[in-house]
Amino acid sequence: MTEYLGSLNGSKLKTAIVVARFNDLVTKRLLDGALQTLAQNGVSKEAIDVYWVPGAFEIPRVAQKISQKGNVDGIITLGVVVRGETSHYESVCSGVTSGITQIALEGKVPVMFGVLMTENMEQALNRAGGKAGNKGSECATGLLEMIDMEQKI
Ligand code: INI
Repeated sequence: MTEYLGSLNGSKLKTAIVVARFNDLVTKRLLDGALQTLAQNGVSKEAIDVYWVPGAFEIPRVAQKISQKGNVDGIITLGVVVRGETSHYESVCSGVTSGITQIALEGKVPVMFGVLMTENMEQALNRAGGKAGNKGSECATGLLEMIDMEQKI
């Protein structure tokens, strides 16, 4: 039996983060979590490109273009959709989910899904450095693991 587990060495890696400005009180915290964790695992600041887009719905298009260009090893997507604050919650959620899924499966590099979908702002804040951790940080370790895993396949 051979088992594979991706390791977390980011020292030679270049990454992109696509982050939504909508609900930026929370998305900035997700971004901070991702940046901090990438740095802790050896990714240099110069090797990280951060792309701000208007809202979660715009994330897949920009992530797709970055993936197609092929000059990064992986992409983190970050956004926050709060049910209580939008009448088109379901549309934004399904659009961003199917868009990111498509790029994650068909694109050149791994893509992490860091778009929170919550009932209210409190739940979102809990997942952005509060009592439920930080999804941005989780995406950062997950991305390094996936990049290394793909090199092993
Ligand atoms: N975008 C978000 O990222 N989060 C939201 O909660 C949200 N709400 O509430 O509507 C939201 N809407 C904007 C959407 O992502 C697009 O930017 C907009 O529809 C223009 O395409």
